[in-house]
Amino acid sequence: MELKGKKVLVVGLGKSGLAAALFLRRRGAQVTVSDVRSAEALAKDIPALLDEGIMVETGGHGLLTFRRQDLIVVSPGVPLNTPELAQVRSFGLPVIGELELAARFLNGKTLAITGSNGKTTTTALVGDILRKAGFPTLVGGNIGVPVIGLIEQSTAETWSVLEVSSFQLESTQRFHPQIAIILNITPDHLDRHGTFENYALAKERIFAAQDEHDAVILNADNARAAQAAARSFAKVYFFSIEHSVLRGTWVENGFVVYRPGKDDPIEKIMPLSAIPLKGAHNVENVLAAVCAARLAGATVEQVRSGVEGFQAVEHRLEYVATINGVEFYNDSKATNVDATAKAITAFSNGIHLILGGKDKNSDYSQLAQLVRARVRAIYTIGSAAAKIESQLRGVVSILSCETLDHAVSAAASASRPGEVVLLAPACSSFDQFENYEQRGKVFKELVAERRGWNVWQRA
Ligand code: UMA
Repeated sequence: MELKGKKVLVVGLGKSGLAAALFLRRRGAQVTVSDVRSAEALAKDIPALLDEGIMVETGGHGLLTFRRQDLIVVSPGVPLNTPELAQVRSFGLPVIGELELAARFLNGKTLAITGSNGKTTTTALVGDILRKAGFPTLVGGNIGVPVIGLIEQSTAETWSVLEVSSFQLESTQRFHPQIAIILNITPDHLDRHGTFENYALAKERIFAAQDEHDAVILNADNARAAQAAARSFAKVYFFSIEHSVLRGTWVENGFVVYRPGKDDPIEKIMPLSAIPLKGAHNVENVLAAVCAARLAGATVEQVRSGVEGFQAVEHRLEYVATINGVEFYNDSKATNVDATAKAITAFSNGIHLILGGKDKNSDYSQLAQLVRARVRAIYTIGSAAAKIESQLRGVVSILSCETLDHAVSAAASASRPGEVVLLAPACSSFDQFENYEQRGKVFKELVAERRGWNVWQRA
C-alpha cells in the first residue's frame, strides 16, 4: 500500500489515532486528525502532531474535512455508521480501521485472539509462552498497545500476538492471522452493533481472510463460537472443558491434554492443579492458549512451564488483599454480564458484589440464579444502578451506593471472615471513570486505605 503523498484522515485521537497519524506521516502521507473532543482536552498530544506537520481538527468532525481525502482511517471506538463515514463511503472513499492499516505493514506471522471475555488474559498468556520459548514475540492490540506501534519492531521471524475486539474486526478487509482464536461469543456491545448476530459476525471476521493453511481455534462449549466453524476455510481446532475433541485441547482426568489430529497420540500437557489462575473460565483460556502455542511450534515442556509461570493480568479477577479475613478481588474488566457471571462462578459463596457503571443495553436478570446461589449482597454504583436494582429486586439484598467509595466501605463493613468483596460491575466505566483500568486502580486504592491491623498481601 503506497502512502507517500496520499491524503489521509485519521478519525479519533486516542491511542490508536495517535499511533496511526504518526506512522502515516513517517511514511510520507499528508495527514489530518479529527476528534470530537475539544482542543483543551487533547492538549497533551496536539503539539507533537503539529511538529510533525500533521493537521488537527478538534471539537467535531467537519463534513468537508472528510471529503478532501484519499483514505480514512478510523479508531476502534468510532462507530462506522456516523453520518460523516456513511457519506464518504457512499462517495467510494476507502474507510479502514487501525488494525487493517497495521496488518498491511506488519512483518512475520500473526496469532489473533478475540472473544467476549478472556481475550486479554489469553493474549498475555500466549505471548508469555512464546516469548519464554524463545520465539521473537510482540504483543498488542485491544490489550492496550495499538498494532501500528508494533510494525517497526516486527521482522519476518516475529509472532505478533494480537488481542482483537469486534470494534477492530468490524472494519477489516485483508487482516489474515495464521492462527485465530474465538474464545466465546456472548452478548456485549449491543449499543454499537445493534444485534447479537451483528456482533457475532464482526467477531467472525477474524478468520474471513484465512485459507486451508491457517488454523482457527474455537470453543466447543460456547454455541455461537462453535457454530462459526461452518463458515471457516481454515483448519478448525476446538477446545472444551466438557468433552474430548478430534483436534485441539480438552480436560481429561484432571489434565489438560492436546491432540493435533484424530489419529495422533494424546499429549498430556499439565494437571489442572498447576494452572495459576482462578475460575473455570481461566481453564478455557488456558486450553485455547495451549492449543495456539503448540500450533505455533512451542514444545509441550515450553507450553507447560509458560502456563505455570504466568501471573494474572491486572484488573482480571486480580487478587488485591485480605483484610480481617475478607478477600478483595478486582475484576474491573468484567464490563458485561457474562464476564460478571464468570467472576461469580470463581467463588462458591459469601460474595459481596459491586455492580454498576454505564449500561450497554444489558440484561442483568440473567445473573439472578447465580446471585441467589453465591452472592450475599449487591452494592450498586453509577448510572446503571436503577436498572440493575429493578432487574435483580428480591433476589438478594441490594444497597444503592452511587459511588465506588461508598460501595467498598459498605461491602467491607458487612462482610465476615471467609467472605469475598468482588468488583465485577457488568458495565463499562465511562459514566464515573476514564476507563476500566482507572476504575480498577481506584478500587485497589480504596482497599489499600482500609488496610489496618490484620493485613496480608500476596507477593
Ligand atoms: N472519537 C471521535 N469520534 C467518535 C468517537 C470517538 O473523535 O465518533 C474520539 C474520542 O473523542 C477519543 C478517541 O476517539 O479521543 C478514542 O478512540 P478509541 O475509543 O478508539 O480509543 P483508543 O485510545 O484508540 O483505544 C482503542 C481501544 N478502545 C476502544 O475500542 C473503545 C482500546 O480498547 C485499545 O486498547 C486501544 O485502541 C489499542 O488497540 C479498550 C476497550 O475498551 C481497552 N476496548 C473494548 C473492550 O475491550 O470491550 C472494545
